[in-house]
Amino acid sequence: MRIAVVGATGLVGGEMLKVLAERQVQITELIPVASERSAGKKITFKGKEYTIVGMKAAIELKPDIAIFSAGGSISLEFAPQFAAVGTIVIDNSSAWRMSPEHKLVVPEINAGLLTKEDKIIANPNCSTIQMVVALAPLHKKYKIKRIVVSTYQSVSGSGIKAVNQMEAERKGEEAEPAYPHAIDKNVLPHIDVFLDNGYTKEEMKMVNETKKIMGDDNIQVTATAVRIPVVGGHSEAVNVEFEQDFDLKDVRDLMANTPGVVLQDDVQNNVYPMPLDAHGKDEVFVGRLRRDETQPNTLNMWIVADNLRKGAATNAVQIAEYLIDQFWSVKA
Ligand code: 2RA
Repeated sequence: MRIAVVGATGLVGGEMLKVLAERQVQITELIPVASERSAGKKITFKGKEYTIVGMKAAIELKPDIAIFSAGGSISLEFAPQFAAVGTIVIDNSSAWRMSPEHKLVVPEINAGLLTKEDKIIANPNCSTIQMVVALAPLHKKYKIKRIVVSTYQSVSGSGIKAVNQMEAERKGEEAEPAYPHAIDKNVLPHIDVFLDNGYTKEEMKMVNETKKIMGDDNIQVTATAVRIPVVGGHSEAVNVEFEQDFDLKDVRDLMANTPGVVLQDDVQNNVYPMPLDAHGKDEVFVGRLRRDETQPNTLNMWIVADNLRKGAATNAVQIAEYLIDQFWSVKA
């Protein structure tokens, strides 16, 4: 497979290269792509040196798959150009996520929607991915009516500038501000821009993407997305109301047996998911399962995942693996 990684010098792009190597995806040629400013620089992938190329050169190389993490405007401009030469694009930006012509995929949930005709495939937002991986099996069994979610999101979700700001603040040094307020020793109820309805784009991504991935517009979602000074992963406090009642033991068993989910729920021994533990891993970690005693058919849960991995790079690579397995592998 000739695979391009577009945005190879970014935080997520770097994670994509790491995940592609770790999961030993069948790559005959790697094409690292970045801005013209970075073209010509070298990267090392699986012990071999590669030269970063610009977008035009990458398109001319006609990769089989191009995994993008380069922002929405770059994707809107260049994803169609890659698709026009036969490349399948898996895009981590929000550009195509809510487009009715494009699929929004979490492989464990809806990879079956993909066909050979899909040339631009959207990777969901990190805070959405980890939530739906845990909730999809519960929706299937108990039918979700409403989700109230509060997130506690890693600074790495905002990019290297914000991580640098936090680390500089921690050392009492000056840094170029990525945020209008201090990040360290603070929490910021502000991720992405505010919209006319008073919610942020991040919060509305969770509302809209959840419906599309779960294939059910009746699911009501309300979200509060908060930035906190950690780097290992996003955490989410989720209150979910179902149409039907549930047995807590059945919920625990279901979580413990859901692909991609790890149940960490033994509060008597201080066992619960934390970003420090989730960092560098590909699973979604679920804990603090307990019935909401204030209303029927309602469950509280705590969901943690590495936002750069399952929240971005790993989910995108898993889509690529699915495509390779379904549409490229020579069936025995
Ligand atoms: C964030 N989910 O955490 C957004 C985009 N990565 O900033």
